[in-house]
Amino acid sequence: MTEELLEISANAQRIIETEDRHGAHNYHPLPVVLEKGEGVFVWDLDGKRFYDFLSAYSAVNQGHCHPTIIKALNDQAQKLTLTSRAFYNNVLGEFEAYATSYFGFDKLLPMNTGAEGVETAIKLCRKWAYQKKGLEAGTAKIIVCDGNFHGRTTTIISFSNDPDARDEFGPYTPGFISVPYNDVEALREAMKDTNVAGFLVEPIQGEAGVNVPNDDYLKAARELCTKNNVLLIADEIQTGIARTGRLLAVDHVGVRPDVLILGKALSGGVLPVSAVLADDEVMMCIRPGEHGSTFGGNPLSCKVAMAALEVVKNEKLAENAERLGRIFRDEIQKFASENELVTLVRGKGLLNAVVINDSAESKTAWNICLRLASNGLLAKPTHGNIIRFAPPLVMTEEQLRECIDIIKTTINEFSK
Ligand code: IF1
Repeated sequence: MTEELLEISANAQRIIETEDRHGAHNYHPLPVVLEKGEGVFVWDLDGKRFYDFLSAYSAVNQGHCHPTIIKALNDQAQKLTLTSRAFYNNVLGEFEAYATSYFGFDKLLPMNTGAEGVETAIKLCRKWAYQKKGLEAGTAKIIVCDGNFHGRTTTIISFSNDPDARDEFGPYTPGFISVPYNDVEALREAMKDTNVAGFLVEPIQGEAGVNVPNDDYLKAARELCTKNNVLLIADEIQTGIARTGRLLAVDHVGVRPDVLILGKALSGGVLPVSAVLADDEVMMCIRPGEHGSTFGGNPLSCKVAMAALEVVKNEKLAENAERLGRIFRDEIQKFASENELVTLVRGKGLLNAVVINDSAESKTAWNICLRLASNGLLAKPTHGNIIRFAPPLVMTEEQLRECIDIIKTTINEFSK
């Protein structure tokens, strides 16, 4: 199938060429040049409006440029943006108290990007393994899942099995065991290794194509971790902060991890804020001078994060995501039964994916996304024939139904 043509203005073309000439080629974006965002909408530099169904990979759950979060940013930006942790600042303690109460853990370690949060959790787990579990230094192992995506640092891609993320970045960091996702027996078997100290898992695998595990999977993982004195480490960077219809995806199944990793929508997409939460038994294994970052816990990020979390609660975003997500899946599932191009829709809350009935190598999903863009809706395929649909959680039912119509109309244009 030839690539769909998306009309690009000379203005946009110039911007794209500038990036092509001066920027690293580490992405292949849709040919859309965005200039403005507000709520569920983004506008390109020629004034065309789109519904945003990517939400910056679930970082903009609260909607683009939410006024409450922007106000918090602007107010704090006039006072103090960064002190480093060489000194105290008057905001970090307030944020730590607020967020630990909000998520129910003893302590919080503030970082910036999601990958830094994952790296922090890995280091915490290893410290705990040697200090509390009694493993010999350098022997701790962490179980991960096939199809995982936890970020792009060298250690994190060391345990990826996605060739694009991993190939030619060796030598790789040892100490990780990969098991099939959603496979309790494989997890049980891997835990027989007495050097296992942690199990790092996405409650729903985002990048792998919104893989939702069986309802009993995380509960079984929790029990196996408890039984084997292994830390359950939940990466909720993409699934957390109300995205899947609960504050955390683990809340759907009543599982409490030993280590919780947050990022993305923790700041409402305004600036990079991540955090690792754990109880004292784990968190106190890291002592002064053993971990940190220049920007981690800066007052600007803390104010923004508190505002972002307030918005989630005050605007009942989890409830809205739950309700609208059900409508989305019901409508698209009905559509799939009448349209041979759609295999299925899966997800929780407003983290959903539609599997297109064509090979991963075909350009069908990509072309559908290009045509969706022409029709005023932005989405991007993940892994060939899977299209992720994840709008900001502030969407109204009326807007969602308009978008469902756009999606159906567009896919029908490709049906034979
Ligand atoms: C890209 C998708 C990819 C994440 C989970 C940690 C991180 C991410 C569950 C790291 C980041 C982003 C990264 C971005 C595309 C996007 C992504 F799944 F969201 F779609 F790649 F898989 N854990 N996910 O999803 O957080 O360091 O980026 O702040 O790298 O292309 P980060």
